[in-house]
Amino acid sequence: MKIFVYHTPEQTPDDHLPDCAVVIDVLRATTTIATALNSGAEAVRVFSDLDELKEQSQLWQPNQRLRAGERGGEKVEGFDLGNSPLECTPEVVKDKHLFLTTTNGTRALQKVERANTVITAAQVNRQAAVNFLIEKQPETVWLVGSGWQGAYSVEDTACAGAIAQLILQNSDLPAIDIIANDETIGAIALYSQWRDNLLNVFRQCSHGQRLLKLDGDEDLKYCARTDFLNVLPIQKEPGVLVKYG
Ligand code: 3SL
Repeated sequence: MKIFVYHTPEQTPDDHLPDCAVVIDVLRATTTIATALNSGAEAVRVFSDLDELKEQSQLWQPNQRLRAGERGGEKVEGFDLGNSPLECTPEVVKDKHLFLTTTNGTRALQKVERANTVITAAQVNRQAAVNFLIEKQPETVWLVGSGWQGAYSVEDTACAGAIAQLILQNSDLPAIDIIANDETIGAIALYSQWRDNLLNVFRQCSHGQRLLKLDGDEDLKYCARTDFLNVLPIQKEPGVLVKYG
């Protein structure tokens, strides 16, 4: 297995795709996706375009669907839910199709949606993602941070480092056979520095600051929990994520 870390979807190569793409948006899209599927949502359907989401969700019975998403961190007007993982309780999402739009996470998913396998990861389901990668042994893996409008987000790269580090720990191969770019070395170093204090870095980073202004400290605390959900979102068809296994 060769692991490549890309801090943002814009940094991924345009002329080829990996065997497995792992999309990461710790604050908060991929944390929300993992939580919704863990709470029994049937599927999460992701859209970067708001109008397309409205059009597609219209085709479903109102009791089968939930419209969820944010712009600038705030719930889209008229939608059932925002993008807080804390809203995704079994009482709310069980057996529903979640139609989700977010600023960066859904865009990152779109960038790699044609890869053979696409999964999503966050701190909360890091171990589940690692278990899948160890079991499947894809030859090339891209860990893709969603970032913020083309810029790097520290929490996504730290999570990429958390995944890469756990894979290295569970492998007999030397690191040089697994680490495929310098970004992976940097991501592992970043996670090693902050692993015992992730919440603190989430509160300092730019998107954490944005969410704090919207009263999002409970979300930050939740998103910083590591290996807490045993669920793996996997793409069934482009833009549609379901629970693996
Ligand atoms: O940009 C995204 O995809 C979101 O996860 C951002 S937010 O945390 O919901 O504001």
